[in-house]
Amino acid sequence: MALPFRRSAIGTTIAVDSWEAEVLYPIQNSVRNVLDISGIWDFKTDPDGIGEAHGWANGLEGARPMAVPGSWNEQYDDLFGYLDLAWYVKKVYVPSGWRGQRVFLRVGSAVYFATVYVNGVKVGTHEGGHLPFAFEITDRVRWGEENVIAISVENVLRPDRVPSGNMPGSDMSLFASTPKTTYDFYPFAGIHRPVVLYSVPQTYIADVTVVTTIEPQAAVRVTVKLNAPVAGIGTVQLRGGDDVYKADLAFTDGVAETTLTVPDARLWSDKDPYLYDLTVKTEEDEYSLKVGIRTIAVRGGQILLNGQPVKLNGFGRHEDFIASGKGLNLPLLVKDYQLMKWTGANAYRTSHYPYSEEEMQLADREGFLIIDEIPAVSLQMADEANFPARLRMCLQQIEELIARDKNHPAVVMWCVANEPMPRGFGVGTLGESDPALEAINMPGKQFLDTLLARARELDPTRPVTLVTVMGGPQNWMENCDVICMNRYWGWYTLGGQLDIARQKLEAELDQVWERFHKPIILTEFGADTIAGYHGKPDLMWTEEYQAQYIRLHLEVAAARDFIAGMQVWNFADFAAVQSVMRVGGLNHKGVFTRIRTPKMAAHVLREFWVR
Ligand code: BDP
Repeated sequence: MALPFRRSAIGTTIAVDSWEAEVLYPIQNSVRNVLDISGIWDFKTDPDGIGEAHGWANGLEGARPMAVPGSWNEQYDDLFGYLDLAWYVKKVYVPSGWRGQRVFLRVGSAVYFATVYVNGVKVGTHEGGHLPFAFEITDRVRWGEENVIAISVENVLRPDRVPSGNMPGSDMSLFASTPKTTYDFYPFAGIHRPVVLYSVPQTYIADVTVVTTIEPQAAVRVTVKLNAPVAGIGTVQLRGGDDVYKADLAFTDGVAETTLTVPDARLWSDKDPYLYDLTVKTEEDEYSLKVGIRTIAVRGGQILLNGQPVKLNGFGRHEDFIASGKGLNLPLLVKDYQLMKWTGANAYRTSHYPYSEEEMQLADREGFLIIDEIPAVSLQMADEANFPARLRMCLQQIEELIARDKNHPAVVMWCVANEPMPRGFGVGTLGESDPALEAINMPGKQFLDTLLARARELDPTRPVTLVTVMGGPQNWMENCDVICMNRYWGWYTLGGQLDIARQKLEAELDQVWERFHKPIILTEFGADTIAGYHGKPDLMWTEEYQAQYIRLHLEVAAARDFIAGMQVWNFADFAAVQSVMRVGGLNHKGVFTRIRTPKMAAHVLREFWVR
């Protein structure tokens, strides 16, 4: 049964459509079970939307095989441009040992709108890609026989969605793209992360929130919520090597909280990503997760990790690869971490949407510092008619993201938007503060301030930010804890003129610092580069130009203490929409190619970052 509400991370109950965020990552232990039902599913497109009426939820005729997780666009040529409705069906047994427990069906991510059916009956819907959702299906399970799981998914591009597409007039613009996104990556569609069945006891641990502090001595505060407002008892145990710390829990109205002090704690950091094992036990249930003891704060122009200044050097990235599209690809994940470490990077931004939970776990383990971003990429802020719908989605995504990722030590900042596009945007004011531009963009500022405030309210322990576009109104940065700027001096502006580009970059950074006195991260700077294309002189698009361009940016940053991180756009070449800007349908700003071969620029990064 799908409940018509969900619990948020901070315990309020918010009425939403028909889905329920079961926030905890499903795990296997002696009382909980997980069955991954990813694999090859039956698949069929439904451009006319007849599937539901024709009973496709019971099985598909003329289906073709489709891998889950994976984007359908990369698996079949004829589906490359298809973004409309499609159905996935799989038949599964639910293990008989799960009888008597509550059974859930959970999807790690389906882009963009999903409807889930079990044995022909609709159990819920979810809007928004890149974040997990789950429905309780206990009453729908057929024990001892096959169950038909059907999931319909569509990724129709619409102005009122987040991210948006198909903006009026977008066909006729000089840089019109196919498909008509407002953003620069391919709008891959499908079930992108694992689909699992899991079971929990009747009264189960619905949420665990961990907050760590280090002064006066290290402490771990654990808040546990049950699925029902009942009384009860439990325990919390934190283990690190031979050290074990324990405390009792006493539940009132389904909530209990305790704080463990950890003398001589081994702190989590990018250099020593030490993880403790935390286990919560209640009368019926048990749940375990990894805990890194660390603090993150901002002071003047610095970001402090455990009270010490840290720089967030690394990349903007994408979940993107041949054949898997945006689907979870574990070997690629491991390889990318190896390559990022090889460059000396210690950080990245999940541009432009939340990445997989498996990736966040790897970041905890490998010691990466993550700016965690919702899919609010390039929202058009002149288009106020669509504000209410987009605001609803942005707030939902902030809530879902923080609920999902709040316990990851690797996550050090929430980012509520990338390059919101202002009204009156033009090159005239590039790099300068412009009161007139700020004045006409106050509605956009209010929209963004609402998002920043919501993230801060849900999680007061992490800085919040948004990423600004070159030439946008500077006052949009005002309420960020850390200033994040994407700048393309020497590429989109002053291309081929790196000397003047350097001066413009320096002037702009210094002016923004003078105005806000907050740490600045250059969250994007990059130059498209065709691997293997060389030149002397080093013209734009050559490997030499990219190497020079990146070197100058890192030099400018090195001379400024208030630069708290440099994140190259992009880690690897990635699939973009078709347009005159994107040779072969790829964005070529990677320092690695799409198949992960380093370009010259990757070696420049090593020079600056490997210590
Ligand atoms: C920025 C966007 C990013 C693009 C990049 C580029 O944030 O998504 O891919 O520019 O143009 O505007 O390469």
